[in-house]
Amino acid sequence: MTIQDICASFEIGGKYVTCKELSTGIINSTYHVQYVRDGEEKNYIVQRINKSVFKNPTKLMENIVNVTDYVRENIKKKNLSTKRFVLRVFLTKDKKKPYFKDEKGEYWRVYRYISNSITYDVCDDVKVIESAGEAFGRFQNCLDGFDTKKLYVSIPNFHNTPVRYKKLRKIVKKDPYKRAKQVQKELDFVFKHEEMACQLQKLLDEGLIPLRVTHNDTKLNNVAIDKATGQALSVLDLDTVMPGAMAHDFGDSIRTVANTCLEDDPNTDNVHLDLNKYRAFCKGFLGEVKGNLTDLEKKTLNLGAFTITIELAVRFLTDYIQGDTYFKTKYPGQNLDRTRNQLKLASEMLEKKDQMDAILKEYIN
Ligand code: GN1
Ligand code: MG
Repeated sequence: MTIQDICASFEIGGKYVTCKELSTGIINSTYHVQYVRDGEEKNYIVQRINKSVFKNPTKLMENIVNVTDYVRENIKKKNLSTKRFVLRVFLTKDKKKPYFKDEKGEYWRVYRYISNSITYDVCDDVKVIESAGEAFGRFQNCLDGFDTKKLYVSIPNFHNTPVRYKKLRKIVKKDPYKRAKQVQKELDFVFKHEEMACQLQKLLDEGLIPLRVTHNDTKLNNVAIDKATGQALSVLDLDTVMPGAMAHDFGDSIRTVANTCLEDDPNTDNVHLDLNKYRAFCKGFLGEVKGNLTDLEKKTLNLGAFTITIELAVRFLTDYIQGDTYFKTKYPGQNLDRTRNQLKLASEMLEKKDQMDAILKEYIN
């Protein structure tokens, strides 16, 4: 089946023109599809859901429909455009389902492409970063009140850092490709900081910080940015909207917006935590959510940045040792490059902790 055939199963009007594969995500396969209707160009995002990561695509899609419906109602209340500030899921023509299952058993979905928008993997414009912070904060606000019990947990223990460490220990013991010895330095670093990296999960387990509805994949390239104005529009990629800590979302954003380079830049000399970018994100994000945070939650935000950065290093390292089976890679050793990059960033977060705390304080009260 071609992408054109897949599109034909969905309720999208007009005629298929062209399709291009996008390479930003490292889990699902994503295509930008162009249609034309009444002489007007229409754009869609078509995705094949990675079934080995998302075990139940049907439930995943039901969850996304529930979440987007809820967010849409709140976007309306804010008098913002529902076409640009929230994702729209298209249904299939015959069964009216938010996914299509092809003859090979693969699941496909179609979203509206947010018009005149782009995404950034790295961005040097602090105004865009501030606006991205606002968008992620607004997403949080729009989900406030959504019943966590109604959420489908698409990947159990996704940000459960102690469980991520356990998996790493297990694979190091097995060491199927004899790679562990070569990464001793990286292993030493992550295990040295294990206690601190697992603190946030402990606070959640003890009920000391609230379990909220969080996005859980708040990297910079998961928000659509208006090409002309630089304003952040809809938050994208809703596969991991699950119960979680506010500090996870804040942290995953900081990990990407404040890094001076791509997360897989193999030259760690390029990796720095940019405090101006950090500040810009704090300004946008906290401007939206600070009124809703508990005192202890406020104190966990920077811990969240460190936690998510180390956790991702643990995940990349685990994948490297197990033979690169989870994250898509373009060359051998890419997961190791990603690991080293994240570890450098985490160590800069430790060095700059006092400066980060001081900046956070300016925007949190
Ligand atoms: C994966 O595929 P993508 O880029 O949306 C991963 C995230 C990581 C990210 C790192 C379901 O997201 O947790 O932060 O790669 N998503 C999943 O680039 O594992
Ligand atoms: Mg994703």
